[in-house]
Amino acid sequence: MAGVCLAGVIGFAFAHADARDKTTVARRPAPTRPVARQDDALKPHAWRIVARKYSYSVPRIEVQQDDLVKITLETADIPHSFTIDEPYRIAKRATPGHPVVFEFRADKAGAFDFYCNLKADDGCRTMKGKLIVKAKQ
Ligand SMILES: [Cu+2]
Repeated sequence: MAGVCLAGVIGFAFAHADARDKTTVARRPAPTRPVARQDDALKPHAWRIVARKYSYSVPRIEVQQDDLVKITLETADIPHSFTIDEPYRIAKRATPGHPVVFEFRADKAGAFDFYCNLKADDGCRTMKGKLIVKAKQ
């Protein structure tokens, strides 16, 4: 309750400052929301994906546009890759016991297929997932 009352008093004070002197408005503390969003963009959104028996443990990755995406790809059986064609142009390969870690900025909005581009085993052609990058508001 005290918080609500305080906000009311501050709001009242600002309203009066606005009316009196326009320069006071510029000194108003910046809203905290955009700052939090910026911090969010700096820290990567991490995903651990295990490829096994021709599928990915995470078949759908959903992020916000401009998010920094960090992916750790592991394989539990044979070599597999995480590949996205245009516009991201990613092709990262993991072998058993040797995960691959990579990051990219999801700066293009849309829905993109990821798949395994390795040709040694026919089953790899069935490995599919989706990267969803939601457009900024
Ligand atoms: Cu594969």
